[in-house]
Amino acid sequence: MMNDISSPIDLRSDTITKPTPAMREAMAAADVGDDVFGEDPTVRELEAETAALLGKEAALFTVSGTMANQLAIRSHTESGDEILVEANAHVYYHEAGAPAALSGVSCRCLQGERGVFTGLDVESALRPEDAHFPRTRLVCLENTHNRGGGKIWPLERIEEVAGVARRHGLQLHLDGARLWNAAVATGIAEKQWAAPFDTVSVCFSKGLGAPVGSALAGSKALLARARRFRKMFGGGMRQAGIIAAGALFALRHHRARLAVDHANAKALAEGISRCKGFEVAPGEVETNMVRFRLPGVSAPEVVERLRARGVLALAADRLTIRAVTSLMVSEQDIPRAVKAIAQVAQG
Ligand code: TLP
Repeated sequence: MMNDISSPIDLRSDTITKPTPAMREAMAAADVGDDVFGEDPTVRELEAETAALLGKEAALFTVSGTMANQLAIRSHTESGDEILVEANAHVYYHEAGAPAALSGVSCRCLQGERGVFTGLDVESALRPEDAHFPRTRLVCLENTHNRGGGKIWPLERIEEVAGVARRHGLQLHLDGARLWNAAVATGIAEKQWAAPFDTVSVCFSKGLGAPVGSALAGSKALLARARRFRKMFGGGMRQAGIIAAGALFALRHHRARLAVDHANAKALAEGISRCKGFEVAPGEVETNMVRFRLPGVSAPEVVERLRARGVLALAADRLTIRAVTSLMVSEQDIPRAVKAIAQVAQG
């Protein structure tokens, strides 16, 4: 979808995508039923297709990625347990304290490198069997890693971490909100990425461009537990086929095009690297995210200056600006965005 020359270029997130006309048509035509009774054919089709794509027995449609992640945590644990998460993981950093509030678990943070940690990090966090300690139950990974700048976990590293987790009886959950991006960028299928995990959450509402919806995939037994918690958390939906149809359309038609977003992100980073005063590492751009800095100017200030020039971005922290490409951003938008960014250094 192309931006009108006068409208802002929205690089805040890939969550801002709006449904395309073809997606809206599929949504309007969706066959629906009461999904709390398990009678919505479109939701069932989406769940079956998602499970197959991820190589899991079952999948559960959820309103958001946050709900899918938190249902996983709730289903894998009991109150008082501990989970191992990376310090910048979305489940910990961006989900409003939900692991404590909804599951009564504590989060033990591992310090990763752009979100990626090691088997040794997990090994070092293990506790001996002792009444003083919480029971460590679950390890969570995020691929691609959002606060790591869209970083892709190396598959061998996932296997290393999974090996340690298995040896010590820990469950494994993957926050795969942007697993589609990892699959397109590497040519490694989603199923292969998902294989080491007990549960995987995926989002249809980010780069894939559906207006609403995520899913949790895993074993039938675990998913039956998650379905019950989804109802408990108020996430049981009725004629949800209307939104599931958008997700199904996205799954079928919008995965391959993520390569365009990746190329645009790379071009944006290279453009920024030519702007005087900015710090950016184009070599670190693996998917659809670019992080950059303007030393001496705070990220919120840079974001404000960009907004005044028709480019929307987000401050990831005090110093770092995050720009995300999506189907709302065209190839032609990139030089326009770079031009605005270059001007921002002048004040
Ligand atoms: N991420 C959003 C914000 O919440 C930060 C964004 O703009 O990137 N896992 C990952 C890795 C995510 O990046 C997000 C959303 C979620 C889960 C949550 O998805 P929703 O927003 O559907 O609850």
